[in-house]
Amino acid sequence: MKQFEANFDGLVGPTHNYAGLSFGNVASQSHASHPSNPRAAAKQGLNKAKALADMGLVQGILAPQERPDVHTLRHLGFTGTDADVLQKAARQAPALLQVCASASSMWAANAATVSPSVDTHDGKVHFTPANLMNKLHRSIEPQTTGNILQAMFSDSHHFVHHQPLPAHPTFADEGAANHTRLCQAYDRAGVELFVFGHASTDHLRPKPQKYPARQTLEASQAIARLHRLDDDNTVFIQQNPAVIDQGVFHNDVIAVGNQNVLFFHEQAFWDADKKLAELRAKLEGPLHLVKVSSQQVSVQDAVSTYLFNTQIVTLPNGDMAIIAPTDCEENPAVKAYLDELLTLDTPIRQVHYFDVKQSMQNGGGPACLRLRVAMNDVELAAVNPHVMLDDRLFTRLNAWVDKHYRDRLTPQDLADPQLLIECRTALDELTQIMKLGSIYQFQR
Ligand code: SUG
Repeated sequence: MKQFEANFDGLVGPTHNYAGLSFGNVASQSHASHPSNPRAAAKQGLNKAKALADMGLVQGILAPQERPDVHTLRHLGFTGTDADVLQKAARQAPALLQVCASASSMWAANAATVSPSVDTHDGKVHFTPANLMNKLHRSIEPQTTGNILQAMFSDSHHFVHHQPLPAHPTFADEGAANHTRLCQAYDRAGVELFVFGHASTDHLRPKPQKYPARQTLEASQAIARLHRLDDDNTVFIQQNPAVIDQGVFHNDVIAVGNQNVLFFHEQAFWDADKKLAELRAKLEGPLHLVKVSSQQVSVQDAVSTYLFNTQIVTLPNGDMAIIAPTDCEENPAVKAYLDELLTLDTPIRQVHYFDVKQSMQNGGGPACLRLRVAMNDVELAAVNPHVMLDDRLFTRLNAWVDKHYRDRLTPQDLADPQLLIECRTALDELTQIMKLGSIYQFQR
């Protein structure tokens, strides 16, 4: 059986906008109220995903969520017609309207944590949607995320879907952005590296002072139990609180792994030596630790260019490639580092740059836009085939974006009842294109 890693990229939704909703995410905060371009955002994401498919990688698409989320606004007491609800929210609580209109589900790395069948005790692929409870606008995603994942991975012989963890600070969970699976080969059991920002029940551990830690040790441990992993194939490592305070709100802003390569900044982890030794022992076999020093690239440059929010992928010929945002190419120190990296003795042989600036301006790079699911060919055959990106789906989705998306959106536009109609029309058509069934509340 052939085993590989598939990427499922979040399709940017039609309400993509800059609302400054993520305290601790410097790009989100610094672009608050800037006009956005939803059409360009969706196309940038699709182009990146299609380029990976064209490289011979298995690539799928994760549908966006229903926004503006009138149901949540009603739950919060706004009444009347849908247009009344939007107008009342805009007048009485504009911040809540922004929360309910965010297209943040595009960052698929936060959709869920996924463990492949070669790692789990029951030999099934496990999914746990992230509760995203640290940010209000993201805390309204998990239910629909679960519906979408179940519509894509519906075969219970192969796929197990868990409930999101309880939405309490003790179990704050941000999904795969804080989880990396390392392995010698995709068809061999790997070690799952869970990275947490703080431990809710251990007050002796250091904590960030300025910005929130979004992932707890308790959440990561619960997911490892749910996914039927054990001590031999898990490592729990704390993020360095000092980097959270410099804008590293998820670990995938400062570290990324693929197979037996871990690419990370020297300041990424707390107690790094001990924990990386544990990883080395559990992984068995070669482990390439590609550590970048502060002298080579400062944490500030890492945060502004997303050097570590790159994807490392294994190409069909076995070489690894880095999928980087063009922001890395534009920063001389980071570009010089990446040029040098290709000359070093690591499995990484290529760098490809993609313009995903519409997403970057909200703090989401190439790696944030994708959810990885390592699978074998039997499992892949059980995935809803209409979500897999080929020439046909790419052409259809581009035409769909052209037909339904606006060129420009500001926070003021979010109350426009016409926008709601446009979004629902678009999403209804999308569920038909991707044969997802009635995943959205407005369809039920
Ligand atoms: O949760 N930004 C997202 C970015 C998520 C990036 N994901 C990963 N690192 N995996 C967040 O902070 C900004 C929305 C706004 O401000 O309009 C936002 O939600």
